[in-house]
Amino acid sequence: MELPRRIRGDELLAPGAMIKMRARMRTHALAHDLTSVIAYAFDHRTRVLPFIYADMQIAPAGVRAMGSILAEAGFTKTRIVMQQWNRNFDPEKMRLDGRVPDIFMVSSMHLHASECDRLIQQACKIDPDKRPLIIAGGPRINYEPWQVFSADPDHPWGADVAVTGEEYILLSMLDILLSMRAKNESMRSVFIRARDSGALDGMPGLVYSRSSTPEGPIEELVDTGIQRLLGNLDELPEPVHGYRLLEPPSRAATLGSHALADNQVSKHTKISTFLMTSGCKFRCSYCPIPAYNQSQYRTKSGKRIADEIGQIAETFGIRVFFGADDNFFNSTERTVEIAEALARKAATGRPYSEVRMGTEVTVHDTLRMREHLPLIRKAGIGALWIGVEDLTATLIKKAQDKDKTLEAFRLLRENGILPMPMMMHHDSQPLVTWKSNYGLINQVRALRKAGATSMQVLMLTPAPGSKWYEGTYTSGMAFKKVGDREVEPHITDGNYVVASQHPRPWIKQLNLLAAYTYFYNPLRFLFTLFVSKTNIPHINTDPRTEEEIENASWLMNGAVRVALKTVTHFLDAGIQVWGMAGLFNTYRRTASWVLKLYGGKIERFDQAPISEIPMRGVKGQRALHALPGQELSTFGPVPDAKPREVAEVVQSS
Ligand code: B12
Ligand code: SF4
Repeated sequence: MELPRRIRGDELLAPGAMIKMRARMRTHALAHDLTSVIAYAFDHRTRVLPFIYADMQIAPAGVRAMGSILAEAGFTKTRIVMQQWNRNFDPEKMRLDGRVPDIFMVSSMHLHASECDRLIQQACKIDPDKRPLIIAGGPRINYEPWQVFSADPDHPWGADVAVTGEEYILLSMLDILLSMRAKNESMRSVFIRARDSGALDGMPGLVYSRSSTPEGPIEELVDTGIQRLLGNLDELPEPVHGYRLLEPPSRAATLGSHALADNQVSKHTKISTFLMTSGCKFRCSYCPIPAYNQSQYRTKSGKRIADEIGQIAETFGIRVFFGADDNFFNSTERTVEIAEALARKAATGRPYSEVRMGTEVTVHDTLRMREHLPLIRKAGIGALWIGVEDLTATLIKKAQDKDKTLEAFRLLRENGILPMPMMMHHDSQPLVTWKSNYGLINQVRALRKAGATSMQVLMLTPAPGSKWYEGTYTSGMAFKKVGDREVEPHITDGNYVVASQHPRPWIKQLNLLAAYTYFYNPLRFLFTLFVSKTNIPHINTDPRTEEEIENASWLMNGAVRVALKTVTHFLDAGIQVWGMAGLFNTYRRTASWVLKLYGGKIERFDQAPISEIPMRGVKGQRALHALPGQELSTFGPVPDAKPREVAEVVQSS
């Protein structure tokens, strides 16, 4: 099921609402000395191609966004802990400023669910009178908030509240809590008072639990509805604040005395993900993004993006950026405005001219943007990840086919941009076909010939919040257990065959390995040393300004040219080495799954997993985040809620 859309015209927050809310928080920060820890759940078993290495080099934008919004408001006693770097972190042992934090937040994707739950369970072991307010959020929770509440009456753990939305939802909830908080009252205690008085019910974007006894089994989940989205992303605080809150990498279970120093940040995180645009006009049935964005396309201005990049580059020395865009070329006007601002800055020299960016686009929009591609390159964009999915468009049609895809690749390369295809393998696609481009290897071959230097092939897997999600379960396609192995969240990342009607699904798993091996292998590596696909014009430009080049000696200019040419030439070989190393890990992790699929009995789902705890909306109606078939809660009377409309709170300030 896709997330329902709010009533037309009511999808977005009022312009300026975020700015006002940030001002309110600054007043609260003067009166409340809060400490918060934000953890990014990461399951190390997910370290396989195509994301291996990038996963460690990126401090995720979601947790940094939460940190930025708190720190910028004045709540600077905030720490971001990433399990990538701090795998032994134990919330039960965390102390910040010498005390148990007032708020503990966890952010998680679906595939990191086991670690997300473990973090929450550990936090729940803290004595109830000292326990922080536990808040869960992030992509997993946006679609399936019920997952962070235990249905087991003998082991009742859970977040206090699941936030099914973005920064504004967190701030508005904290605004309500801090307005009600008595002197020295714990954040959890005020949360419980607010919850029980119905004060949170007017704020869409939350799911909270209720029980008849304190710390007793959870009896119902209350869903306050679908969030209103922030339309103008310029209203967000700058991401620089979040980077100043990172816990340094360590093996300790506790927190260090200081966050990572500015000059240490780029040593650990070489790639910065950052928000430029959000949303996509296509509606691919396997993708939850358009519904999450309620069919809205939201952007930052070019000037703001250029300023953010400059701040991050200058403060932390990071030069590689990856846009968290769903489809950066979605709107010509917005893309050109952003690219013009970045290109203007790049012409001013370092650090802008050294910045290299990548992001995601579609084939269709790349062709539409053909005349603007020189500008896109001047803006610093050197690689674009393209959802090719299936060259023959058998799986999904989003206005693309083989000719269009290859044409888009040609255009990008002519303009010095590396095309990075993202493909999807499915039941009806064979490994190889004769005289057609339907086979997986045929397609990988065609894309490599067209200039692909990296390759991503994922198996079609049910994505929560997408149109096809329930159908994959009700049709019996989704596996529950294979042999004695359950389908755990960490193998639902598209790298494992966990949904298939193929009579021999192990073949599909081998196909994925074969496609990667065809692309990343020692022979190809050797070949790239002589014929390199990254050897294209404009790819590695001189970061110096015209004036600097003129004033430099001929020897210096010659040396720079040779260095740039060498890097350009051997980049392809470097990507091959990275791919082969990643492939080794992928074989190591997925080989046992091939054997399970080969010899094990496959148990299938007949219904999508729903919440075992009954759910309801604030007035007793169906919960908007619940899946079809969800039991409606009838636990106790619906409180005579007096919801405080967030708009009211803002206006009264
Ligand atoms: C960049 C990106 C990547 C990068 C970097 C990931 C990272 N760790 O940062 C790379 C390439 C490594 C990557 C890999 C994968 N990704 Co990815 N990725 C993205 C992308 C495009 C942008 C993420 C981002 O930075 N967004 C910007 C930030 C600000 O948004 P956000 O993280 O959602 O956070 C906001 C809210 O969620 C919320 N929030 C977040 N945390 C918290 C915490 C609290 C307490 C609260 C209150 C709120 C809150 O507020 C934030 C601010 O608005 C998103 C799609 C998207 N547009 O978001 C997919 C996305 C996150 N990826 C996804 C997936 C599935 C994957 C992969 C499994 C690959 C795949 N099969 O597609 C791998 C996993 C690799 C791994 N081992 O972890 C899914 C996750 C779906 C889910 N339900 O969990 C997404 C949502 C795309 C989709 N299909 O819908 N990804
Ligand atoms: S083009 Fe990409 S982001 Fe847009 S709906 Fe399709 S898969 Fe999702």
